[in-house]
Amino acid sequence: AMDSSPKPPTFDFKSYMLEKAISVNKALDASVSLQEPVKIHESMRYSLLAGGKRVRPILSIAACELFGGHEAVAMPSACAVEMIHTMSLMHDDLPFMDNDDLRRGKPTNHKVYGESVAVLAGDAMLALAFHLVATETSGVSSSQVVRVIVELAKAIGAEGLVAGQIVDVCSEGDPNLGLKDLEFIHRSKTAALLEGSVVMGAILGGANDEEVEKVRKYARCIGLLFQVVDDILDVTKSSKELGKTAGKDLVADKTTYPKLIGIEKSREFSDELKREAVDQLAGFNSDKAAPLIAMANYIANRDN
Ligand code: GRG
Repeated sequence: AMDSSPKPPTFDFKSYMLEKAISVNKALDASVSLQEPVKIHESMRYSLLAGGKRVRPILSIAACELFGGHEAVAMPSACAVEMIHTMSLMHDDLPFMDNDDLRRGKPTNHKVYGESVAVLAGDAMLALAFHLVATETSGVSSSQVVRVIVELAKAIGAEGLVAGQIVDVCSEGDPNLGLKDLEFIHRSKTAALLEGSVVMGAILGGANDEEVEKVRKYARCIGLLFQVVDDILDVTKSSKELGKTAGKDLVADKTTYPKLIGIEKSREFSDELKREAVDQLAGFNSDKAAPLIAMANYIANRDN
């Protein structure tokens, strides 16, 4: 079903993703070694190297390259955003949060190492992310590095990721959760880090303020798009599986876009978000913008 989308014939997105994921994985592997205390480093490596699509680090690299920066310049930041993403999932999976036993097809961190280790390994990864950006970024000015650190902090704190998570946690099961609330949760929980990832890459690539704001808008659109598509897939997947499994009942009371505005309006909204995302890239060199455009199409058209 994914192949029906129009793609630029000269750009092979699958190979691009694969190639970039390999270099990100190599850098992540090198960023945490199995030193003393072994337990915490083992736990960090377990979740960090457990797979995952590496969407955020690849976005950082693609945004850096859009402005002529090299992959290596963005790599510490790319690793940092994946570390933050990973630690947020580790904490989210804990019994007093989402209570998940599986993540990326493997037992969750706390299932393997225990809750205390999972909390601490997440904390350590949060600190390591900033350490990495500050100490390993090379080839740009220190003021660029500081701006990158500011972006990262903003994306994950109580105005970003944590804001989304707290509102989500506190509104669980609330039947009055409206569209505005749902959008706030998604913009904060998901879009903020995607935005940070893209903007950090752009700053490192040498983007000026106007260019940064363009890709910021692009990222905010694909961030929300990611969640709207997720909500749509929730419906289409569970209706496909109807009769085969009753497992989807578990999320029956979750507020989603289709529940609030219907499936048709949700599809229209996701089309609109994709168009708005791609529009932001209109003024850039089309070869250099191809990965970011393909990423928007991928997020819009993914089928699981
Ligand atoms: C950041 C300090 C700090 C604390 C974390 C627990 C928490 C606060 C936030 C949870 C945020 C959360 C669970 C967001 C959902 C993000 C999301 C869209 C996950 C799915 O991302 P994919 O599809 O997953 O990119 P993979 O496995 O491919 O990486």
